[in-house]
Amino acid sequence: MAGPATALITGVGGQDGVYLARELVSHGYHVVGTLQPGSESSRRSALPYLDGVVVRELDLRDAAGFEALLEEFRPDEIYNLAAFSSVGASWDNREHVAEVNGMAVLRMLDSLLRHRDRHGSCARFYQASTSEMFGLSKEQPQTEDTPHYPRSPYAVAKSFAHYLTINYRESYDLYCCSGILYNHESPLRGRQFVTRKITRAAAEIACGVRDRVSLGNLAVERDWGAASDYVSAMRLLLQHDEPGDYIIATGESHSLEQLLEVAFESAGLGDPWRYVDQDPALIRPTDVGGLIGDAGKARRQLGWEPTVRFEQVVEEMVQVDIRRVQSGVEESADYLVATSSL
Ligand code: G4F
Repeated sequence: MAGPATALITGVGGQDGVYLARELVSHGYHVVGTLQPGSESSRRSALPYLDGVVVRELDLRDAAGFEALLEEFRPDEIYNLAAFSSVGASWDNREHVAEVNGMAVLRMLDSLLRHRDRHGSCARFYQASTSEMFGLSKEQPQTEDTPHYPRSPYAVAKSFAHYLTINYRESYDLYCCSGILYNHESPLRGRQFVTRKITRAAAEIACGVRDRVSLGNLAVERDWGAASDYVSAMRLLLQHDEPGDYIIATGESHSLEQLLEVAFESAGLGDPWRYVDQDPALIRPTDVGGLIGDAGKARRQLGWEPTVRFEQVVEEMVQVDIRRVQSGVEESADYLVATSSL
């Protein structure tokens, strides 16, 4: 009898890696996850969330290291979540971003080709594509067929990897898919992203440890969803009979102003504008004004629907940030349990 399925998750220490690893463990998978080598602080922050996961180090640019993992664990499914994920910082790291978000994916797909069995099969492959690829899109909402107009080195490299994934599927009949995820948030979101920057600031202002927050472009809108919902879509995507590409989004757009209002209200602070400064240095050379995703294909073919509303995600992030500031404990698996259910 076949044993439990084995999943390999690159970038298991990030927000999505943690949520996906926990979801797959709860579905009986044997999960192996990789962390970037040499980052002791990321390792320490991730480990409290990764019970039951085998953790290894892998530099995404190290194709031989990736193949060694394929040979050691023979995964049934591979989720490539590791990436240089900060759009804003990608202008200052252009070559590195092209290597990690672009060329590394080409090398992984080549490794898969070399590891096909005698029937021509190999592990199913999930590529973390992103709404950022649509950038300055002329279509609202976007579908899987909307042309790309990437607006950052990050998005250009992701677009390259997205089309490579399609091309390897069509050229070599590999089971490889892309999830085109719109912004998705949780209490584990990194503090460099605008949602968490705001929820943390609201928590610190409410607890009296700071006075103000500086932001960049205030005129943006996003289709913000919940990371916990979006990792379920990743799992469903690799269970489908046919590989394909799927938009994962809520179909609702919210402004940065709404985000500020919900967060500051949740922290008991009222009007956010009393605390916000605009810092021109935080404005990107080119930005993405607003994107909305049409997840109809995922709904019809995978049965996937978002379950958590924007307001709930933001309120949850604020409440967890208040607990962090009050306790001084930054990382705890307790933070994954919804505050409303405590
Ligand atoms: O939170 P952000 O940094 O996220 P962004 O650029 O939309 O990218 C995130 O979502 C993508 C889609 O899933 C991922 F592919 C990507 O890896 C990442 O997870 O910025 C959102 C918006 C931007 O338009 C930005 O200009 O907020 C604006 N913004 C305004 N002030 C700010 C700030 N963004 C950040 N990070 N910090 C600010 O102070």
